Amino acid sequence: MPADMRARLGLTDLPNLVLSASGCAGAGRELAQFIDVARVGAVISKSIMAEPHTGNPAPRLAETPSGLLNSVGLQGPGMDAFLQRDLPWLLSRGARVVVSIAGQTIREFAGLATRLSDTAGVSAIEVNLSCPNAEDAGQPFALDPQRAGSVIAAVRGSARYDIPVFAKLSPDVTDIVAVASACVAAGADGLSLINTLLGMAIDPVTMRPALAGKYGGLSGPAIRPVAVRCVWQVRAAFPDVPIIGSGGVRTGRDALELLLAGASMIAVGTEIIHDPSACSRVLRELEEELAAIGTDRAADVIGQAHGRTPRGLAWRA
Ligand code: RRO
Repeated sequence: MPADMRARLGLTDLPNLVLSASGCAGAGRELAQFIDVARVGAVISKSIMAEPHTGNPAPRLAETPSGLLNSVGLQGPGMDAFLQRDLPWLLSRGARVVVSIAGQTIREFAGLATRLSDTAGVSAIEVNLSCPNAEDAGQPFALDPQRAGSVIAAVRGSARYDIPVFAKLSPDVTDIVAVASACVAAGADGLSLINTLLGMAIDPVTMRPALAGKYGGLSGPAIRPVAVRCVWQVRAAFPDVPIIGSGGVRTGRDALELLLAGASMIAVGTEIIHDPSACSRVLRELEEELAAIGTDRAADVIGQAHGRTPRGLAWRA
């Protein structure tokens, strides 16, 4: 019997719980050269803004010993192009699509949610409250519980009732549970944890910042323990809210760790840049990890690190 790796995203059944994270596979076409996008649990698009955006000047990427710094700056074609070109293409390939949206104002976020609600085939909206590189937008919304909650309330109020709204949060806060709490109170159906951490690298030869944008978002293995901690804390506070866990997942064992901390689904990001077939490989490895601990159902391990009670998982009790 194959292992049961299924998950649910609102009304959408996902064949498996390993998703491609926002930002690392564009709008999916980049992945399709290497893998069948229909076999990824769901593709989360790069964050889409209302208008096309050229992003930040180069260099935009800097490697560090165990992570990648990026200062892409929300480059993208804008919502019109996404809806006309990218979304239909993904759907034609049989992919399930989560659309990540980003805006500079609450009104922009609400408008994006409205546009997506007039469109068929959107499995969920991921509200990117946490881009570290949006210079003209000021501080990311996710750094302040009240501002984060206001965006989510506006998106939830504008999105079709059957499209789940996930809030993507930043780890760069003292109390991520406070931000999660504001988002859940504002109507978020789920949380996506975590975006990149703000970092910096300096080139010792030029003696200048390695990124033209000076600072950038750090992703990759370096941030995985931070992701595990954030997922753990939020799961402990919200036993029943779906969480997409991401942050430095490279292997099935890494995915298992995030599931044990309480993630209901996993998103693989930076590893896709090294291995475009990473989602399928992580899924296969996760199945092997589950078999090794004597289960063939991914759902059985979710939140297990919080301990058991006679009724099952402590966080469900
Ligand atoms: O585009 C980016 O620079 C970017 C985004 Br939108 C994000 O959410 N996280 C990140 O590290 N970079």
